[in-house]
This record gives sequence, structure tokens and C-alpha cells, in this order.
Amino acid sequence: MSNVAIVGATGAVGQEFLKILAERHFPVDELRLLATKRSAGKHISWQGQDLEVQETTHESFKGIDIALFAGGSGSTEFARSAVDSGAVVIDNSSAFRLDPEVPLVVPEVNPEDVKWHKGIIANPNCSTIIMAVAIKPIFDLAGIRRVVVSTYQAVSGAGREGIEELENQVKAWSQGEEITSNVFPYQIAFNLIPRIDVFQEGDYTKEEWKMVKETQKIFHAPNMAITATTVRVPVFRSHSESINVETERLVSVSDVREALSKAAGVIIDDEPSKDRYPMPWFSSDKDEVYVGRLRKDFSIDQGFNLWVAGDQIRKGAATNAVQIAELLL
Ligand code: 11C
Repeated sequence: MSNVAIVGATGAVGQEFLKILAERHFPVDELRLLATKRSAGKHISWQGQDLEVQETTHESFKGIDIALFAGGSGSTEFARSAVDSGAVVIDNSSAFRLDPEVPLVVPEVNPEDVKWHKGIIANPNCSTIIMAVAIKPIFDLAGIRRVVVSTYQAVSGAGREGIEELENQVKAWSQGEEITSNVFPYQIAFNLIPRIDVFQEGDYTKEEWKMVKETQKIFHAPNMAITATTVRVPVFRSHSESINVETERLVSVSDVREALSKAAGVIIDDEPSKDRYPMPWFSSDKDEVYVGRLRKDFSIDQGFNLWVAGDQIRKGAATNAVQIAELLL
């Protein structure tokens, strides 16, 4: 049994942690819920227990074995204190992901990397995790030379506030009221925004660079060529991705389909004759990554197109982190 802390327990990912720990029967002895001062004192019921949310401080981690950090960059300052107290931190922020001393883990791809942690294990960005699970079987089968990905990312990527902003804008629109935007740079209802996070080098956004650099680190493939365009769409949860993969070796579509059908964490949903393909509506609240629209890319010798959907809060964040915790056990 383990003593587990959740930092950011009242946010969208923190709340999902509570569900997933219970669903997966994670062996929890004490569950400590931590959050900012604003949320301290709230009561949350979990597995028949009434738990009071405490303010996160540097002293919050005494006796904790595993600390699941879902608090974003605001809680990062507490990660080292948790490690100093003897906990292993699984951090969902981008703070440590590219640190060479910190493993960045997707259990279906590089579970062995948890072994060399020094107290912190990073959970990748949601759109990176979803792509990594989908391309791993192709990587193992045929090697990957290049990936071109465009994302269609749900508002849940911006947390509870992102979900509320879409709800409020749809309500305001239906009642003929003025639409205001606080979380996203423009109205997201009935729109899409081809910018997630800040612009960085080469006019790519930080989200796009995360997909490049985190994927190369997870696969230990610094030469895998990856280019990404990340787009926010008015979907509540579950990100979708159009992924074009160029392989190192020549394989057929049926080889790829067979590899995907055997892969952990993947569900193939691909029956064009029955109008079946992955959609966020169907992948929401699920742990698996749904893959469909698999077809050869006829514009190159060794390429495939895929359409992928996966729940951003679950596999893209909380489920992946709990799976990492399970590897530690
Ligand atoms: C989004 N991918 O959809 C982001 C959310 O680095 O963990 C997650 C940000 C991160 O807005």
C-alpha cells in the first residue's frame, strides 16, 4: 500500500486522478488532497471517505510515497520538496520534461525509463502522449523517418476554465448575449484557433515544439523528423490528430493494421464501409487511443495516414500518470 498525494486535486486532471485511482484499484493507504489556498478547506468524497483539501506547502509531503502533480507550473516549486521528503513525483507540467535527469514516460512506449528516475518522472503533454501511443506499433514494425501531425485539441486542454469558457460561450450565443473570451485568445465556440500556448522559435508554438521534442525523447529517437500544427477546436474533451508517418522500411497497410491491432492501449476503429472512424465523442471518458482512417500515403514510397482520437484528461494526463505509478509498484 502507498500513501499518495494529489497536487492540484480540485482541477480537471486532479479530479480525474481520484476517479482513476479508484477504478484501477490503486493500492492507496492514505490519499492526501492538496491544492492552492483558494481551494483549501473544500471537502471531496472518495471511496467512502470524506477528504479535506489542504493548501500545498513545502511540508505537505511527509510520509507520502507517490505525489501526483496536476497543478500546472504553479505547483512545480513543491516538486523538489516532495522528493526531499522521500516521495516519487509524477509531474504533469512541462517543467521537467526535457531535463536529461528526468525520465519522460508513456508506459506503452518506454516503460523501462522509469527505472532511472531520481525522484521525478515527467508525464508528457497530452497531444504528445496520444500520438506516441498511436505511432509506437509503426515505429517497432518499420521504423519512423518523419511525422507530420495536425491536432484538433479539445478545450479541456486549458483545464476546467477552458471547459467552462466553451459552455458559457455556447449559452451566451443561444441566448443572443454578448460572447466574452478570457481563457482563449478568441471566441472558441463555433470557431477554431490555430495557436496553442505561446509562439516560439520559427513561429511554431510551444505546444508544437512539445510534440517534436517530447516525442523524440520518449522514443530515444533524436533524428525522427517531426513537424506539428496544433489547433484548438470547440470540443469539450478528447483531442484528435491527423498523423502522416513516413517509415524507414517498406511495409503494407495490412502489416500496419495488424501491428496496431496487437498494440497495448490502441483500439482500431476503422470501417469506412460502415462509416466508422474515431471521433472525440466516442473516445471521451476512455483510456485507449482510437485509431482509424488508416491508408497508404500515395504521394511517397513508404508512408501512411492515420486519424487518431484520445481523451486528453484521461490517457493524455491522469491515466498515463497513474500507469507510471503502477510501474513504480
Ligand atoms: C492543451 N496540451 O491542450 C495542452 C494542455 O504541457 O501538459 C497540456 C499542457 C501540458 O492546451
